[in-house]
Amino acid sequence: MDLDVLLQATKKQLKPERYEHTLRVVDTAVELAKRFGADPFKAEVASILHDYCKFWSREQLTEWIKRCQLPPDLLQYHKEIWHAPVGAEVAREEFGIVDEDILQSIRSHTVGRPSMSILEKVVYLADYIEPGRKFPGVDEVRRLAEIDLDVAVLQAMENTILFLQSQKQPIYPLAIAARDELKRMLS
Ligand code: DGI
Ligand code: FE
Ligand code: FE
Ligand code: FE
Repeated sequence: MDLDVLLQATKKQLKPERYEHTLRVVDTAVELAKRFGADPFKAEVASILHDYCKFWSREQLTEWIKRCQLPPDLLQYHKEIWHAPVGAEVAREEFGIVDEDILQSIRSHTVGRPSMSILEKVVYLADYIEPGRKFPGVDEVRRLAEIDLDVAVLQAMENTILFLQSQKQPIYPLAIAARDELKRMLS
């Protein structure tokens, strides 16, 4: 797999700031992969493509969700969460990626899911802590990410859910399930 081909294709899909975010996610994910024992090359591939569909239209994303038989309940939630599962389908169909762990890491980068692999957690966390992020509480998660992958991912999930609740946004059920499972595992 030629990473330059993936980078150039991704660059064409994204606004410049979003492409810069992607490059920072790549660097952060590679670092986290080395720290926590995931495959750095897979982390790089998943990170390059993770936001590939970020600026697709509601219509185009809906079409892919239906054609690829992705969970239909996605359509009842915020459009912002659709680019992740659709991104995994695009990675498979347009870039021929067959590695399920890479595809799953793209798929779960926004809401997470229960029983995430190390690679999935690495990509999820890299997306949250890349140096351009300024969420409230992100520095605490960056600190945790030096030490413990699971604890850091749990804190990122908690922060995201609490933020969305404060905005009166509905939380996709998989996000709650992911948070609860990790919490149970760590208690
Ligand atoms: O694509 P990015 O901006 O890099 O980050 P992301 O894919 O992690 O998150 C995209 C957006 O999705 C972000 O604004 C938060 C939102 N989001 C995450 N989980 C949920 C959610 N929105 C709703 N409504 N429900 C969720 O469970
Ligand atoms: Fe995203
Ligand atoms: Fe995220
Ligand atoms: Fe992202």
